[in-house]
Parts: sequence; structure tokens; C-alpha cells
Amino acid sequence: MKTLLLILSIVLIAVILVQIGRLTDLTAKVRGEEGLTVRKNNATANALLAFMVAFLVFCVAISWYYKDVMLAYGPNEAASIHGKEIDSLFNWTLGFTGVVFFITQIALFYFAWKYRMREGRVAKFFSHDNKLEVIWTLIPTVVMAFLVVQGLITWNNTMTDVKPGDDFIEIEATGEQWLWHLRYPGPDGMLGARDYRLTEGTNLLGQDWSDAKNHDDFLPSEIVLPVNQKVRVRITAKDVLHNFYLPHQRVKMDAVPGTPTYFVFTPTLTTAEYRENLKGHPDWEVPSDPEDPSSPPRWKVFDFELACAELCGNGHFSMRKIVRIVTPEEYQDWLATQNSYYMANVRNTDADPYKGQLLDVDLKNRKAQLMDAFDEAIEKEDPEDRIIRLDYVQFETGSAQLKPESKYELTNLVNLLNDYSSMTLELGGHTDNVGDAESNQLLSQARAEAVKDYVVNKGIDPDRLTAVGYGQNKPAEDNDTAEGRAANRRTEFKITTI
Ligand SMILES: [Cu+2]
Repeated sequence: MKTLLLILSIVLIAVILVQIGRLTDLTAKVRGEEGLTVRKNNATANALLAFMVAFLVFCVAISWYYKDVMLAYGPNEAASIHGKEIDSLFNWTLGFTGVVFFITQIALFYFAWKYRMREGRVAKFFSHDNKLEVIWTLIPTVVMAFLVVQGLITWNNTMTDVKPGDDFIEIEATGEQWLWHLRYPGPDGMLGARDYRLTEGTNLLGQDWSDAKNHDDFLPSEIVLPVNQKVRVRITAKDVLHNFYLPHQRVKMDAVPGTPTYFVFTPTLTTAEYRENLKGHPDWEVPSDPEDPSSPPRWKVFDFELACAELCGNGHFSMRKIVRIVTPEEYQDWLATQNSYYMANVRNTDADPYKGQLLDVDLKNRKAQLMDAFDEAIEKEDPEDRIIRLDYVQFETGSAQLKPESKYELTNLVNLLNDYSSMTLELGGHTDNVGDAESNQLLSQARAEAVKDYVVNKGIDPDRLTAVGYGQNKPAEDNDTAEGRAANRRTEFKITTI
């Protein structure tokens, strides 16, 4: 309402001024006062000149005042390789248009003043001037050609995809109302296949679990990237148009449902380095929390961010995500804390096409587990402390028949015996306390023998191995619970000599 009243009063004042002007004209005509018109013209011309000076001073002052919030200037330098090129292009364009702006404004007002109406002055007539036309055609042509060529070079440098053999990290960002799903390829460096028809509550990206490349992909909550490393971002959307925008890195690309896009860039400044650059600029030295003067200065809590630059709905603002650019060492540390989504949420559930099957990654983990236990055990002096459980050696129920999948763990054991050629082991069989003690004793002995036979069959000298059945006499845990009993049914080996 206030605004409306304000606009109305401005309009009314303008109408009144116009009316007064017309009235003065009429009076002048009636009185025949020629001199009045001349005086009025002079006044208008001088006022125009004064306005020009005030306007240009205002333009310079406001540019100076806002210089620190303009891109490509002061603290807002680009934090990527191509970003610097884009900034330089902007600066060239601003330079040329700035010069043209000042020349045209000055000419406009100066000529209005110089050629104001004066008594006896007649307008000069000329049809054309070749020299003038050549000049005002040629100069803009050269400037435009320079800007367009520079623009094309920058565009090509910015938009090229990775080439075969390039060293780059590929990550993926999927926009949805109103959040970003991020996906990293995991240790294999490759993102797994997706199919939108597979999308469900536990598989928001429609990852195809039958594709092994998906098995190590992880879905972090922030973007973390190593500095000076080329990154390719696959960009897509699940519902409406979004836009993947990293303002400080000058990365901006539409996220289009059904049409994957991409952007390749190389960050050149870490978050810590960028904070250092902001330090000292007055705008960044103010408390980060305006309510709390003791809060750290703004530069100290600065973070790069990912924003959605497409107005995608009323929750649009909440698509902000933190982007951390770190040193390669910090990046490796961060990677080590990330867990595969498949392993944590899908493995061996009904959604897992490999349910119940062993994957390479399982075998690798098991081997790593055994090696860790072994490395720890050989440090110990007392053979009683050098007992290692063979977690993945399993038997058919009530028999000494090895289950086929036991072979992986036993292969690791054989390899250890080959690597440490003078090592001798005691293979121990253990049972829970279900059934009678004597048959448990016999079963544990038979199972220890079965392991020994398997290893001897793989070429290990039988003299290096002793098989001992401990029956139910050495429980590892309480036999009162099902878990305790399961832990007690086990095969172990003791390193008797190394
Ligand atoms: Cu969006």
C-alpha cells in the first residue's frame, strides 16, 4: 500500500511539472517573450551536463563500492583452471563496454549542451561521411571479432570432455526436488550402471546391483575433491530441470531428466587457501553470526558450495551442499572413511542378485582379515597367544565334510604356509556343548584332520601340522546362548613355531 501511494505521488508530481511547463510555454507565446525560450534552453542544457557528471560519478562510486562482491575481482577470484579464463573474458568484455559506455554518455550529454538552440543558429546538413562510417564500422568489428574469438577459445577449453588416457576422477550428481544425490565410483574408479526402473526406497538412484561396478560406489553427503585433479561430473535429474552450480569454480550445467550432461573442471584452490584469500577483506572480517560479535570472522567459516541454479520449486534453496577442496592426502583419508552403499545396505538382502554368493570383494576382505590376525599373532612370544580362528572354514552339519566355500580360507592358509616355510601349526577343532561330550570330541578331531588333509593335499609337508580335537572343552564363549554356541563351533590354528 505504501509503495502504491509513493508511486501515485511520483506520477502526480510528474503530471504537475509537465502542466507547469506547458503553462509557461503558453504564457511565453502569449507575451511573445523569445528570450525566455533561449534562457530555458540554456538552463536545460546546463542541467543535462550537471546530471551527466553526477551520473558518471555515481557509476564509478557504485562499482568501487561493490567491487569485492563482483566475480573475477578481489576475493572472488576463480578457484579452477577454466574459471580464470572465463573471468578474463568477463574482464575484457567489461573493459570494452566500460570504455564505450563512458564515451557514449559523455558524447550524448555534451552534444545536447553544445548544440542547444541559440538565436540565429542553423542546423548543418550533410548526407553522409565515408570516413566516419568506416571508423564506426571498423572499430566495433575489430572489437567484436576479438571478443567472439576469445569467447570461442574459452568455450572450447571449458566444454571439452576428457580424452582417452586422461587422469581424472568421475563423480555423479543427480538433482531431485529438493536435494542432490552424490555418487562416487569407489576404489575401482568406475560408476556402476543405472536404470530408472530399478528405483525404489532402498535404491534411490536405480543402481543396477548385477553390475559389479556398483558394488563399491558410495553416496557421500558432501562433495570432497582433491586440489589440482581433473574431475568429470556426470549430471542428471530425476524429476524437473535442476542446475549443477559451483559458483567459485565457475561450473554451471543444467541437470536434465533423461539427458545426462557433464562438466569437466580442475579445482586450483583448496578451501583453506581460499579462506586465506578472503582474509583481510573488510566484508569477510565481520563476525559470521551478526547476532554474536564474538563469533569467528566470516572468512574462517567460509565453504565452497554446490547450489541449484534453476528455479525448481519452493524448496529450491535447500539444494545447497558443502563442497570441500582438499589436499590429495586429505582426500585419501576421506575416501578411507567412506563405505560402499551396496555392501552396507543391499548385500545379502532380497534386492541383492548375488545373495548368498561370494564376491571378489568378500574374498579380498577375508584375506585381509586373516593377514591382519596373522601379522598380529607372529609378534607374540607365547604360542598360546598365537591362535587364529579360521572363520570361514565350515563343515556340513554333524560331519567332518568341508563345505566347498571353505576352500578360499584354506587357500589363504596354504599360501601362508608356503610363505613361511619353517612355520609349524597345530590345527584345533572345537564344538559347542550340545550332544554328548565323547561324540563331540570325535567330531572335533575328525574336523581338524579334514583341514590337515586338505592342506597336505595342496603340497604342504604333513610333519608341519598337528591336528587336535578339543571337543567341547575349550569354549570361546558362553554355551548358554545361540551366538555363544555358534562361536564355540570353530576351527583354529596355533602357530607353534615360526
Ligand atoms: Cu533444483
